[in-house]
Amino acid sequence: KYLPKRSLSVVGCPFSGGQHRSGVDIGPTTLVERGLINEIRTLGWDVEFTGHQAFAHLKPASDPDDGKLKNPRYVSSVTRAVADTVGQVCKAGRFPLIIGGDHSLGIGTIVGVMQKYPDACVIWVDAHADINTPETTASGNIHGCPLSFVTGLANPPTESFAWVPKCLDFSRLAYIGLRDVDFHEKQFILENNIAAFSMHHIDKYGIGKVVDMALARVNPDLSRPIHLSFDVDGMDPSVAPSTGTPVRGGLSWRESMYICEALHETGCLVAMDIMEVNPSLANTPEEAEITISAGLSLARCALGDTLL
Ligand code: NNH
Ligand code: MN
Ligand code: MN
Ligand code: MN
Repeated sequence: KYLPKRSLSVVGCPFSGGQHRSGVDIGPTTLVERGLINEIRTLGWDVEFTGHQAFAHLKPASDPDDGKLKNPRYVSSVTRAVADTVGQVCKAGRFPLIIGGDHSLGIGTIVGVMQKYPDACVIWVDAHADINTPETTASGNIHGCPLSFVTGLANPPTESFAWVPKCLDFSRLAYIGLRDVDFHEKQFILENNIAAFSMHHIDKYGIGKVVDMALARVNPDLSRPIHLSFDVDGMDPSVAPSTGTPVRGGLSWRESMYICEALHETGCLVAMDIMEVNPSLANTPEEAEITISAGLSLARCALGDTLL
């Protein structure tokens, strides 16, 4: 509907500065090594990939905490660069597939997508709500804050993030898969009437109904572009164990793939993030393997891999 042809750019973001565990920066390199580009080409997409984003030169010599926020300057410069790249890809009529890296990158991906599609809605699949403000964050990890920055809940977030525009209205944000939400985050969700579907709702209604209900809230007549931001910790640790903050009781393999397939079917999907794949956090080679397979499969399902 929004893209004249199946053309896509893979934006690999080897970045881990938004949280404290190393290794999430090899998520994108591993997904590409395991054949991501070819799998997408097989689905009939013209795929552009010119190497991963380079962030090392953006790392400041010294980066003291900004209030509680850790690595504020580094995360700010990286997400700003990602916003630029994603904005350019969208403006060129291409689909950005952004591979993380930690979920602080969502600041950049949302700002970039909104440059071309200012009325886009965001479906945030995650165990966590990622809407802490610089005041409410307990960890200081910016990957727990991206949605407070782009919605303007924290405005401006802090001095280091003064460039971030308020570009996503609460009415255009829907969560799926929540099960580890901090006290203040719950309040923000309720106060701002954000569409939030937790694992409880998935148990109660089933994933098919939940996706329909989420779309009914943020994209009632499929008149808006959709940006899917998929944190692999939304999946159950039995199917995506290699991630920094696994939480029991998550989305099954099929529930996860269903979300991607159903959003593909709307014809409105214009951008996708696959975040928090960390192959180095595996107790066995099999754990890394299944998590990589999950990442590849999420991409294929969102990009039109179907038998029928
Ligand atoms: N809510 C916690 C925080 O603010 C955890 C966030 N961790 C995530 N988010 N992995 O997806 O730090
Ligand atoms: Mn997240
Ligand atoms: Mn998460
Ligand atoms: Mn938590």
